Amino acid sequence: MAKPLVGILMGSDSDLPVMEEAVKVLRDLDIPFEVTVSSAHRTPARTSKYAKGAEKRGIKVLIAGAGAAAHLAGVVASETTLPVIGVPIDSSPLNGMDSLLSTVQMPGGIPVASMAIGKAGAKNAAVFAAEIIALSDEGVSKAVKDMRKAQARKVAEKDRKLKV
Ligand code: RP5
Repeated sequence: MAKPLVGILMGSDSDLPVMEEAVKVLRDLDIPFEVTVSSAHRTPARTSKYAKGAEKRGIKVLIAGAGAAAHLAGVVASETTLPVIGVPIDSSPLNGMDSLLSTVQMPGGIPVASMAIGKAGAKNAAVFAAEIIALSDEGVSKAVKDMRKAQARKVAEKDRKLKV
């Protein structure tokens, strides 16, 4: 099996229904990935170990999805210089506004590329990870471009059907 290029982390297995959107995109683009549940507050040592070791294991981009006081992406980013993409998850009574602010408002020096709240964010996290990998991988670059074309074709097709 190919070595994973993208590491998907989530704070709880309850985040999986949202983070599955990222899994689908990486599968469609044929980019090898791994999925890990690790929490910034419940399992801090495990999260830190994972983030510290990711680059040496060949991971190119990390995606971190978490809800509520969502410090997972920031904690991961503090332990690695790999690009970290954060997905704020709408798992709390504040419907993800708390996760969004916790993920996006990183103080200067340790960046997290925050996506939108929820499923669209998880999907875009995978597309963004693919675009980063595409900078040095022609196969992935072609796959991302083909995906854009297919997406545009679907919109045109829906438009045609509406007009019949
Ligand atoms: C966060 O708390 C997780 O990322 C999840 O979104 C939320 C709730 O987790 P569970 O109580 O469902 O495990 O750490």
